[in-house]
Parts: sequence; structure tokens; C-alpha cells
Amino acid sequence: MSVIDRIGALEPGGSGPLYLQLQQLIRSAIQRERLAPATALPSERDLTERYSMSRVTVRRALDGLVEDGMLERRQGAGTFVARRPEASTPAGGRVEKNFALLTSFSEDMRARGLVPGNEWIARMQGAVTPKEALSLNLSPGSPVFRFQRIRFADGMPMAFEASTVAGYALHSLDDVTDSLYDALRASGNRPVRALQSVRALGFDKEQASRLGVAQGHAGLFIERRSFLTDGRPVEVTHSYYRGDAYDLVAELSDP
Ligand code: 16G
Repeated sequence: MSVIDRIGALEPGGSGPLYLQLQQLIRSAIQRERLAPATALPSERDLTERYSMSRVTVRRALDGLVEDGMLERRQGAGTFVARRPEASTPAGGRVEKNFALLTSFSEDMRARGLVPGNEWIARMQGAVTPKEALSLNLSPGSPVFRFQRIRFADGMPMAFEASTVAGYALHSLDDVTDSLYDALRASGNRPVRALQSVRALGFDKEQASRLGVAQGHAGLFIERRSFLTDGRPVEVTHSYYRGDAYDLVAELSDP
């Protein structure tokens, strides 16, 4: 049975605005588990044809369900039935991240039996910006590598990360395939110490759409500056973690 058949037909002569009728139809298919988590919805064009509605009406119906967290949009891939963190993460649906360990995203996920994945947004080589120069302690004009990617665990988007790496630390952009820290280790420049700060934020439209959540969804912004054994800063990464997927934990000791 196709996804569109599982969504079903609108009631003939149904009342209320069309977008609400379609919304209700999809909502009820999800609630009755006719549509499983992570199922890809038909394209807007197919829905437009099937339900004889304008594209604007279909979009309005889907927008409402994305806002409610029942659907997720993934950039370039389409709209999916939400795959809640409970579906794939341990510890009551959230990943515990030790805030005191210098681990990589890939290591964090593997340690929990989850498969890490990346969707690349950008990989660039360029000259350091004044702000990066301060963070990385580099002189103006120094080369840097920049990497931007969405990070997945078992196919679920967990975070968006933008990293800037000092030019001396890698040979080329292609050094980094799946894991930045693996590439830094291979070139003898894996960091051994880091400073990290965290603050809460509500995702803006672009951030939310990258992570398949509604605009304003709670997130954690983490900045990590990491250093080599000789004290040189090697990486500054801005991470935007889904607030509903993470618990930050740290072991504290009496100073
Ligand atoms: C983590 C680090 C990030 C690092 C990345 C490397 C935090 C808050 N940030 O996400 O600084 O660049 O791991 O991951 O933990 P990778 O080796 O899997 O690419």
C-alpha cells in the first residue's frame, strides 16, 4: 500500500478549511500508526494532485504539522514523519554527553551503539577572519579549513556543526571524510585539551530546518576551542545541538 493510500481520502463534504482537513487526515494516520516514524511523505506536488488542493494549501497543512513536531523537514530530502529521539537513543530518549571529556561526536555516538553520520553543507579553504584569528591565535591572512555539517545518529539529525581548523593541522580538505578528530589524529594534530562554553538558544528558521524541527525549538549552542600539547589552538567549533536529544553531564570535584 502506498503512503498516499495509507493517508487515505478526505471525507466528502467535510467542513472547515481544506488545509485543516488535510492536516487532520495526516495527523490521524500518524496517531493510528498507519504511517511509521521516519516514513517519507509524498512530495507536495503529489499531495496537490491527489487532494485537488493548491500547493499553498498543502504547504500550510504540512507547516502546521512540522510546528507540532509530528513531521520533520530535511533539507533537500523532503518531509518525514517525525522520528522522536526516544525511537533511537538510550537513556530515556536522550544522549548523555560528558561535558568533561575531549571526545568527538563520532566517538560519543559509537559509545552508545549509535551509527554516526554526516551531511556536508560546506568544506572550504580560506584565510582566517579577524574573529577566528583571535580564537585560533593565528596571524592575519593565515590559511584555515572550514567544515560545516549536519551530524546524525542512526539517521536522526542531532546537531549542526561549523568547525574552523588551523591550516597547519591538515594537509588538505580531503583529509576529513567522516571524522574530523580521526583526520587530526592521522596528521599528528589531535587536540589534547579544550575550553568549552554552552548556552541555550531557540533555533532560527535555517537552523531548525537543518535539524528537521520547528522554528524556536530549544537548542544548545556549544563553542569548543581545542589545543595541541604545545598549547597552540587547533580548532574552534560551533555546535548547535538539539535540546531534546542531549543531557550534559560532568563529574565535579572539590576545588
Ligand atoms: C564534537 C566536538 C567538536 C568536534 C567534533 C569532532 C563537542 C561539543 N564538540 O562534536 O568540537 O569538532 O566532535 O567530531 O563535543 P568528529 O571527529 O566525529 O568529526
